[in-house]
Formats: sequence, structure tokens, C-alpha cells
Amino acid sequence: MKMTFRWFGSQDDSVTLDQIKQIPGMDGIVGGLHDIAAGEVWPLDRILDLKKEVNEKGLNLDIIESVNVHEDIKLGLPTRDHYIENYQQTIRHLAQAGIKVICYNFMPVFDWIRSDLAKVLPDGSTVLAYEKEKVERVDPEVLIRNVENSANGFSLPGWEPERIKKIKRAFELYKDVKEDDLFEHLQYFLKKVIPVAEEHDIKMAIHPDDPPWSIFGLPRIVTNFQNLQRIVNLVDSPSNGLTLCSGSLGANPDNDIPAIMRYFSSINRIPFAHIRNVKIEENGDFTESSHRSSDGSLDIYEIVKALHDTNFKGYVRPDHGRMIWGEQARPGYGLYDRALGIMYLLGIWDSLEKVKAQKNKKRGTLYL
Ligand SMILES: [Mn+2]
Repeated sequence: MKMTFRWFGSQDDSVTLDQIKQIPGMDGIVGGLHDIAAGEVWPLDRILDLKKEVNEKGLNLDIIESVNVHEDIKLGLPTRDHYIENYQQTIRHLAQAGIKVICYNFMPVFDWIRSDLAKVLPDGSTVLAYEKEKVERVDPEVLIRNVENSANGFSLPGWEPERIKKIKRAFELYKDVKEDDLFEHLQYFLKKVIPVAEEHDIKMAIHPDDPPWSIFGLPRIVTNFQNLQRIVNLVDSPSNGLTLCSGSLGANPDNDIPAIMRYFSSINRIPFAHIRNVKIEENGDFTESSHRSSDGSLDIYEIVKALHDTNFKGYVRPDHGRMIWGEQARPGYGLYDRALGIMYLLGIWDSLEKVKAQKNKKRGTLYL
């Protein structure tokens, strides 16, 4: 397991590479070029500049999150081929810079959705939260404005202004797109990009929908075990993998996250995992709690153990964190709570390693 940390670049992140470097066990950065619109080719020189900046601090840049998929590809429009060719070219450029994993998602119109980016918990920390009733009642455009206004001056990943502008038109276009259509459009995309990824030894890793259910009547397919299995089978290749995100899938209590982790890790389809906890309420609302198992609804120990038991060699990052100790940062992406999350994850991992070593030693002495 290699530990990583998402970083939005020196111009758009309150956290510095020097700070990240000091977190114990840190392997590298999960980076991206966030100003490039979905569908455009990522210029090689910009990728190399980012890599150089990160490498100079002694950190790796092996993962990109995300190369966004143009809406026309998700919609299956005739114009998609042009955007798919651009995507293939971006994969080639990323390969030239030594990138190993590309995270992406296939959510129509919206990326992740929350009703509140700074809900105050009893201990004074603030967290991203989702209140079902609020989201279901709100006009999507009002929701967007609220999200933009409470981002502490940072742009939010996945909420690119140019995509959001076209929102009304997008809703119309999706009117007749059902879940099966979306699977078909994903397969069309994967059939064209996976061979390019394979050729360049890159793993494509789809991120689950967040939350993992339909929002505003839009179809969503990266939501549960059955659908994940269907997705990895759309194109049977080690390059067709998952960014298995415990918090996204875990917002639905029907998803057994340790079992999902165990299965897809055992078939080697998790190049990248996001690990965070969520606390689910009776009515389906949820908040993003600290990583500690007892603070949320997910058993983080069992999730890490599932990876450990299956000899997981991929990348992990703490996903979002709470905002604590007065930090001002992009919601979910402060330094302190994510660093605490890492120490919890590494504490579990190291304990499991120790137990394994002791077991092996005992087994060894039997034959002496
Ligand atoms: Mn995630």
C-alpha cells in the first residue's frame, strides 16, 4: 500500500508540498490540471512542469485525479469521438510523464453533491454533509450557487464553471438516457481508451458516484457491487480498474464496503483506493466523520484489513477530512484532519503487518 495525498497545485491549495512531505509514510501526490476543460488535451509541458515541481520536493506524481470525461461521451452523442481521441492523447501525454493511474468518473452533469460544506459538529469541527430532504427540495441552480459561495474562495473539483453554465441544456439532453444507456456509453468509451492505457501501462480507475444514488432524476451507475462488477467486465483488462472510494459507496448502508474492497482487490482491479468514514443517520442523511471507526458508520479496520489480506499493492489516499484547529482550506481538503486520517490508516496497516510477521515467525519455528 502506497500512501498519497491529493494536492491542487501551488496556486490553488492552502497546503504546501513541504507540509505534505512531513506526513509520515508519504509516497506522493495525487495531482491534476484543474483549469483544463473536460474534453481538451492535457498539454505535455504542463504535465511535466507539475511532475518536476512535485519530484523536486521528493514526492512522486503517479496518480492523476481526475481526467474528466466530456458530457458528450456520457450522453453518447455523435460528437463524442472527437473528445475520446483527445482523451487518448491525454493518456499518451500522461504516460510520457510516468503516470501510473488515471482516476475519472462517469457521473452525469454533477460530480459529488452535498447540501452543506461546513456543518458544525458538537466538537466545533466542520464537515461536508448531505441532507436528503434539502437536496431533493432544492433547485439544482440554487444548490450550485450555495456550493460555490461556501468554498472558501477555492474552486471545487468537478464543479467547473463552464460545465455548470450548461446545466439546463444538460438536463434536457439526459431526459431519455437510462441507466442501461449510460452503461453502453461507458463501454463505448472504455473500448477506445483501455487499449491505449494498456499499451502505456496505465490503469484507468473509475470513481463511484457520490452519493451512490440518482440525483435530480439523472441516471447513475457506479453505485454498488453488482454495477462495479458489470463495469470491470465491460472491457476485461487489468487497465480497466476502480478508484474504490469507501465514503462514496458507504453513504448507502446496503453497500458492504469491506466485502467490496476484498473482492475487487483480490481480482486486482483496485489501483487506487480512497478511504474515509461517513456517519449515516436513520433518515439517510450523512456527514463526513473522522477516519476513526467509532466516529462513523464504516468499519475502517475491516476495510484496511480487506486490502491487507489481499496483498494490496496499490495507492491509497485519505479522502476528505473535517476542518479542525481553525484551519482555512478548501472544504474537505485541509491538512490536519487528512494527516490524522493517514496516521489512523497506517496504524491499522502496521498492526496487521506485525501480526502477520509474528504468525509467520511462529509457523517458521515449528519446522526448526
Ligand atoms: Mn472519493
